[in-house]
Amino acid sequence: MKNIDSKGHVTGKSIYVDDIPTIQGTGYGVVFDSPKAHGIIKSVDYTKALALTGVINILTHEHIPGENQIGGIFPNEELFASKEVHFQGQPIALIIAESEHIGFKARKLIEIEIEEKEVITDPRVAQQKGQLIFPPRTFSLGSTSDAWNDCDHIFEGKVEINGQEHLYIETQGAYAQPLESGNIKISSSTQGPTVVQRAASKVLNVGMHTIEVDVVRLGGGFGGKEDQATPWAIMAALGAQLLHIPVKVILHRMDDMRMTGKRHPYSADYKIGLAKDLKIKSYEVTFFQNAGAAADLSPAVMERTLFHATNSYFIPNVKATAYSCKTNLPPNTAFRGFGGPQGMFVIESALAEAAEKLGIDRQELQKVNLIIDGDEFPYGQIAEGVGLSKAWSTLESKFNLEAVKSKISAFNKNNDALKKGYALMPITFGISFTKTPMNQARALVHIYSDGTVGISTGAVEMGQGVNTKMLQIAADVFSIPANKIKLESTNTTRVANTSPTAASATADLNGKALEKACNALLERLTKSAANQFKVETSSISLVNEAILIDGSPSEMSWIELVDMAFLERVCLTENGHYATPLINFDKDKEKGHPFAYHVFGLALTEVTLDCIRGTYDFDAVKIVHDFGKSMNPTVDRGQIEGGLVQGIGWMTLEEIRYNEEGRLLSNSLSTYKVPDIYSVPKEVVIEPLDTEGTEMAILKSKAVGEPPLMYGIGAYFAIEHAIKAFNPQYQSTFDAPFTHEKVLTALYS
Ligand code: MTE
Ligand code: LUZ
Ligand code: MOS
Repeated sequence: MKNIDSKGHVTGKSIYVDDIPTIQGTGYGVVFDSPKAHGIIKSVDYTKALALTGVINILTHEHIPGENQIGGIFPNEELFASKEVHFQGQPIALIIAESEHIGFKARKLIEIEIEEKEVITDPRVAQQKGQLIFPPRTFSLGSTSDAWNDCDHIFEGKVEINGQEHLYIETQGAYAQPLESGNIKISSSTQGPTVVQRAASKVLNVGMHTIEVDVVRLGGGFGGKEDQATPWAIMAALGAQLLHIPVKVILHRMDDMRMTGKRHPYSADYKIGLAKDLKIKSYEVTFFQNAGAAADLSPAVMERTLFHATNSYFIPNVKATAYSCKTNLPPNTAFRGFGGPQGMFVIESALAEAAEKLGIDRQELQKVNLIIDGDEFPYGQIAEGVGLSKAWSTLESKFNLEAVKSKISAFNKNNDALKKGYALMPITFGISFTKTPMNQARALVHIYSDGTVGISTGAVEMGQGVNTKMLQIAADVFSIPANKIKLESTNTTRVANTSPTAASATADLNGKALEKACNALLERLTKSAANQFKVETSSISLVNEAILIDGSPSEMSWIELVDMAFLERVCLTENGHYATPLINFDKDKEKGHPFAYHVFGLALTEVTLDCIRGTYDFDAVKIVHDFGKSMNPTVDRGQIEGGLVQGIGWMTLEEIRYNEEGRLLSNSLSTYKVPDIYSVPKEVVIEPLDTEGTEMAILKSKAVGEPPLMYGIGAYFAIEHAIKAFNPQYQSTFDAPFTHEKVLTALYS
């Protein structure tokens, strides 16, 4: 099935928050934010702004009826700064005006006085000063201190990893509408409708039942709207509550870039020990996560960094420690991979350093250390269905790795100004929210009396195609055409207590809840048919809108059966609930079985470097990927291509810069470069690995949303490989992203 949104998207008919027709009397919210990264608010003077014609009101912390608090994991983040500001871009007030234009004008008239305090932007500095969001955590396996004695080679180093701007095409936004009896409806561009509902109820001091959050779709989220869609939605709701008018808040791009958090930058120290046979014996790593000024999702992101600290390798002795460091940057947040990519980049850097020092190919080290079924991850889960060796041999044969290698070395012999390089990048990513209770979902299904079907789930469509997959599931169970099924918007009144659409688990969780609901309805309909024909229920089947008895067509159609069941007063509505079985994690021991399963694969990245300019082109990325039994290969390939390119962007062009005062310098699209059609790989080949899939995945179709991003890490090491062909003196620095400037410096260092 084609993505059901593709036609609407290309014809511009798809609806986003800002496309919802506005109601007369709507107020437009513009956020007034802190011009300083750290300090005490001495005074704010709103007089001039309030006097401007068209300004309806300005809301501050003083107007909040409930708690001035939006922190989800830890309550350490105010909606509007009250006494102190902790980052540039921190919201202080919401101007509500008759138009956005007036709101922006009013913003310039607000006078603020801040007594500045010390600004910290470096996570290591924060850690030294004891400024942590919460206590550090350590995952360990075996004993690294004992294991160093058995190592023939030991290497140590430091790694720097920058953040990443989400750059969803649709910026953050919400539209809130007051309903009768104090109820409020919020249309929000959020990955977490319930996150918004819960936080709004706290701030507005009302029950969750009075707040309805509705999401049609997102113009991209990528994790940036898992937690950080919340403040704007609450601000709009607060305006609706206090002023009794509809309020719309849509961030303009530069406001969005300045005010919202990004992928976490990390700094890390590693020490790796190998035996003569190149097996990794011991690995110690310390991560310094740049959390920004508040917790947001940093604790969970940091945890996933620890989960993926050994990527796809088995290491018998591991000690991985992470610090979540409080700095004066916007609170950093979820971003595709959720801390996993940073953990993986460090171990890949450690392997690259070891290979460089030993004078061998990095891939030799990778290959002999791949995790195999039965091996233990440092968090206690045993690898099962992780077929990296098969992925490796498939890649070697399908893409003729030896030929690629000799082609590259021949090219490098014959060219001075251009050099080619390649890298292999294995990935292994755990599927499930690492917080076990979040792994649940519900779905609501109505069969209407004319045989059409309406579906609601907790899944949010953000471009990843989850709605298409939901539709497929219902169409498959009922065996009716997709055009008889409508996918409703995601709405907290229809489906409550949702987990955010995140962790790549949305299709699994919501799909399984939906499958259960549809199957329950199918069973009821089958029973009605069996009664009618006086046969066993096992004789009845529903195929292509026809009712079959022992495989032969009856005179009854799907529509007639539904109509009959309705007249018999059979309930044609069902609610399905799914909670992932088996999974658990004990945070005291830091051991358990947190993931339903792992997704794995291997990428080969080929690059050509222009050694005069320091620029590069990716010739090809060839991937062997474990889809399980993909329920929608087109959608899933789209996820791989998009994730890969986003990962390459993070590793190469995308450079977030803050100055010492905590001001975002890469604050617009002219100073922040993302991959475009010219910088994507010229060729992306995806070879599905023939695997069984797992019962834990919906229809055995494995989750695909985040894992491919990490194939992009190969780009960094492919570039390094090419640099070495030009400059054998080059010493790796492991400082991502590998921008053109850094490459140029490396070529001549
Ligand atoms: N694909 C598109 N087009 N847009 C997005 O915002 N988000 C990614 C991924 N793919 C995203 C995307 C992220 S961060 C996640 S967690 C998953 O989709 C979420 O959806 P899923 O659970 O249905 O895979
Ligand atoms: N969000 C979350 C996530 O809350 N928990 C997770 O484990 C997770 N993993 C990936 C992406 N988002
Ligand atoms: Mo994705 S980072 O789980 O929203």
